[in-house]
Amino acid sequence: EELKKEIMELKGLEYIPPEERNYFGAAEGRNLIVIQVESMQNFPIGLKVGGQEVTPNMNRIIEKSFYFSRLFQQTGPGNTSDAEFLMNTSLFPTPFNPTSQTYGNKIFPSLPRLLKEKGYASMTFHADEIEFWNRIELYPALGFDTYYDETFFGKKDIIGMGSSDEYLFNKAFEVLKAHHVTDQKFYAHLVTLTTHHPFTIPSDRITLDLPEKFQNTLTGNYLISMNYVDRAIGELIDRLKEEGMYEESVIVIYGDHFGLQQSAISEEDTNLVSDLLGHEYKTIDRLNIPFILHVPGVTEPGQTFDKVSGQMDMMPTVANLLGITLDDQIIFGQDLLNSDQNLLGVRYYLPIGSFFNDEILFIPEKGFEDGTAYDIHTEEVIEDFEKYKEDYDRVLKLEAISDEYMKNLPER
Ligand code: GP9
Repeated sequence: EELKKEIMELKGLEYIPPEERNYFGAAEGRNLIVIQVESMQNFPIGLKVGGQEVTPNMNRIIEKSFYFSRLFQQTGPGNTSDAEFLMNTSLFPTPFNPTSQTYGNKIFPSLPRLLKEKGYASMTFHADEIEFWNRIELYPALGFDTYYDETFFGKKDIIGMGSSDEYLFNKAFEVLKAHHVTDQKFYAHLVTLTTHHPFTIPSDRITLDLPEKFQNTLTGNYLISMNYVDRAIGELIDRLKEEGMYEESVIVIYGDHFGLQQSAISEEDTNLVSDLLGHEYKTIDRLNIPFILHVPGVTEPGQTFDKVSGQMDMMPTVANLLGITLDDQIIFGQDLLNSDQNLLGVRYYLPIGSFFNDEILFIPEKGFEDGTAYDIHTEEVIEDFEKYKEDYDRVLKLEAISDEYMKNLPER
């Protein structure tokens, strides 16, 4: 309880009793379907190229969703697996190794475990081999009842690293339907793979006509792959509707981490992305991933939230909708429907001590004094940043508390 209080204070959050929380329990008892999309950044959302929408299905879903347009990735060296970890724990991934390697032997307080108490079955689907990112340990550590990996998908319909997203969704759908017909409530985490770098989609699956300047470029291929996964998501939602499962679901869609790392892509690609954005492609754009919360009948008409938020805020926000309080749970994120300000530590791909608050992205160098503060909207350098020292200290403290807490969690 003391620790919980300390975290709330460091984050500047006030306790709100459940009955006073916005949307508390608004989706209680519904099935939870969470789609984590490989390499999906925020900028393809709502974007048109050559007059064609890149993500038409997600754009239509967003019209009926709470859409968080300024959510930032907080993944560590475990990339995709850290995104899975963040969604399910709201804890900081470890900074020097993938969390799944360091703490695969632990028992994490987690979303699957919370939902189990409410009678849910939990399962996670990913078409790669289970040893990748040590998921063979990560999934039991997170408390999933069942995982479905490459062996379940049988190496069928391979694109890139594994079975296609269409195939993943079709096979997963059969499992979800089997739960539905027996009235077993479920939480399904669907972790896509097809849109992994280098974003090569077979020509007979391509439905995006690119203007010439994007053809045969990494950026163009990235847009094609985003269009591909968008179509697969649209088909999954159609199937949920056909089976009468849609209305009783909460559907969450988010990106795991960037796909076009601006320091690693060519100048030509940097310029192409800048053209699409209408401004120079910078760090803030790169770390910005979408978070879409769709609860049929509840999040309609949709709303866009442009407040600063991070991947560790996803779990508390979803939990609130499902009527889970998290009052007794150590978490480092916050419910985005019941908070106005934020402070987010990012310590991989940016130096340790980097953070977002509602005004700036701060990147330290040797320490705070020689660091740089960037305006959150324009990414222009802010010369006078001394007043943010307190936020810097608070972020480091929060990260240290999370590390210590995780170190002391019981082993399986
Ligand atoms: C690996 C796949 C991709 O199984 O999830 O991981 P990434 O390379 O994006 O971290």
